[in-house]
Amino acid sequence: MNTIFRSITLAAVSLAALPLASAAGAAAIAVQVHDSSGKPLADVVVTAAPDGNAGLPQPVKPAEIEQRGLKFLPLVTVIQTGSQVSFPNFDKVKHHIYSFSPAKKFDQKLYSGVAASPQVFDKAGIVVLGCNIHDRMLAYIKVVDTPFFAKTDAAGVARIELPAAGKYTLTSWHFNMLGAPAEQSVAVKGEGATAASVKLALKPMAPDVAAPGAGAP
Ligand SMILES: [Cu+2]
Repeated sequence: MNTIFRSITLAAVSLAALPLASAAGAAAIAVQVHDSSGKPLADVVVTAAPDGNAGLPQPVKPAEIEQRGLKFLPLVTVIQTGSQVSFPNFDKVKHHIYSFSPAKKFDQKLYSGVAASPQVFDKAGIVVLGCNIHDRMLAYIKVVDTPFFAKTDAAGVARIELPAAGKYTLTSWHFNMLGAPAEQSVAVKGEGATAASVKLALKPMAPDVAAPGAGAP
């Protein structure tokens, strides 16, 4: 009796586990982003929010923004709300990083070779990082309410792995774009990557914005 009960339970558990296992990572979306002249656009933050946002996994992976060669690296970081970010300094000089952005105001003195404690970003929004000592240092953190996001690569493509097929709202943001982030609704299929495309208009770039950290300290 006991044995029969146990094998039935085991069978039920493995049957229940099967659809979950096959669904995990089964869907994806590949987003191609161009600027208004048709050139592929890198460093665009693309997020996918499932319809009925309930039960989204919480952030587990802390992010890191380096200071190296009098630059923040990377220029653009995307994190889920609640994530920690650390700011290791690999330069021989001191940096004093700050943000005046409403989504996260902070101020952190950093010394070469010393690891400072990470900051927690608990509000969605755009955080612009600067350095009090080096005016040309600049970086952006996009804090988003979904764990499903990616940045476009040099070919302007962002690939987002999704837990399941379904309807998602895609949002695309570039730090130098004109107007509000572009939103579109996409029906993601269960197999392979569903393709989507986005066109963003940019403001004319100032030399300092185009190459942050460039030039003399
Ligand atoms: Cu600095």
